[in-house]
Amino acid sequence: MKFLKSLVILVVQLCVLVSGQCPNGFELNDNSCYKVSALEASWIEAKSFCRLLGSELLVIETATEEAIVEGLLTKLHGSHIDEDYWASGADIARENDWRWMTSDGVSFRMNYTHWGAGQPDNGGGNSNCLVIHFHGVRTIWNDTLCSQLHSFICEARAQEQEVIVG
Ligand SMILES: *[C@@H]1O[C@H](CO)[C@@H](O)[C@H](O)[C@H]1NC(C)=O
Ligand SMILES: *[C@@H]1O[C@H](CO)[C@@H](O)[C@H](O)[C@H]1NC(C)=O
Ligand SMILES: [Ca+2]
Ligand SMILES: [Ca+2]
Repeated sequence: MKFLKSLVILVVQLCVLVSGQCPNGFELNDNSCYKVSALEASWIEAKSFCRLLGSELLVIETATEEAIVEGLLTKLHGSHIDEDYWASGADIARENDWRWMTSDGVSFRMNYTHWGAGQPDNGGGNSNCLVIHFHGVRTIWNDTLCSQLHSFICEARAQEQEVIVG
């Protein structure tokens, strides 16, 4: 009897809630964490900066995810702004082979894209990095020179956290 009672208490104490957890300063949205940086940097600097924060430069895999990014930027800026943000897409290795460069030496092919009309145009002969152009509420993609200075968006996977509720 006494054993059963302790067992019941033990089981109750082991009940856990699993919830998404983001690094400091990141906002949780649909299982991913985002941080819009106000700093302006080249694409490669932006990439390093995100990695220092335990994240990667933004990867947009679906239209749903792009809508989340549009929501974050709209919340930040409203609808009256034109601003470019770096994401981790690039065609550095081979012209017009656009890939997400998530960490050193690792990349994967884009299977969702949202290029603006006439883009990517490899403008200037070496536009090899992806900017997400926010034009108030909506975003559209463009390729531009990797050396330009732009704000950027970092993304981290939400960590599962166990919370003891007993
Ligand atoms: C697109 O890529 C993602 C992740 O790389 C994958 O989960 C998904 O199945 C792919 N979708 C298509 C249509 O290939
Ligand atoms: C794309 O970028 C070029 C400069 O790199 C700019 O002239 C053009 O207006 C941009 N287009 C869009 C749709 O943002
Ligand atoms: Ca290019
Ligand atoms: Ca372009």
